[in-house]
Amino acid sequence: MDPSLYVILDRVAARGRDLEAILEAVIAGGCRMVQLREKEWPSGRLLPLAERLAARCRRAGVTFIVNDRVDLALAVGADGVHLGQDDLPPRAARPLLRPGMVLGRSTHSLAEARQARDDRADYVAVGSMFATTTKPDFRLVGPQRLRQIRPETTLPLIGIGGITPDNVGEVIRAGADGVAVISAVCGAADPAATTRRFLGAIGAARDLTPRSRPL
Ligand code: TZP
Ligand code: MG
Repeated sequence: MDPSLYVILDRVAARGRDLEAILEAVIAGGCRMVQLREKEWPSGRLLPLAERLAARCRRAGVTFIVNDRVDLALAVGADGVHLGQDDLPPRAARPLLRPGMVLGRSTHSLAEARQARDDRADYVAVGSMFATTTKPDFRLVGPQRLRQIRPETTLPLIGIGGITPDNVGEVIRAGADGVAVISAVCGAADPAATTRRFLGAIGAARDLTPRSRPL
């Protein structure tokens, strides 16, 4: 799993653009991990698209994660599932997963991050880093929260919320191993070019970060 740039494919954020075309573009741009996030459609309606995205990711060797829905993740042979604080906790979800599947957890506080670590999540998302219109009830915690959590765990930490190529350096320098991004990529005029811009900025910020730790 390489969460450097973790692109979250969200139909609403894509505003009518085809998620398969966006996936193709971000793969071309060098993204190695994606998530399917669908907050409106029921799973039966989502299944065919999820199957196609999963198959494309498998061919490209890209890690494919399903948001919220353990059953759908299993049904399409996804690499893992991402669970928020209102979803199944890792201790309830893990036994349902196939061996080796990735379990990611959303957190906002030090206490939630410690809990995710103790519950053996495979990565911890921390947000919101900045203001975002994608999640109206976002909780602004800022890059400072990553600084607070970083010494507490060796798990991959992933910043999320309002991240753009211009502010991603701040998130990496605060201790993130990667960033999860929705609107900056799904809403971009050129998702492949935006992916490259993100990866360039992430690489540059890592070069300046006094920490070199393989995941
Ligand atoms: N969780 C915290 S902020 C957020 C989620 C799902 C939204 C991130 O979307 P964007 O468009 O990258 O700000
Ligand atoms: Mg959720």
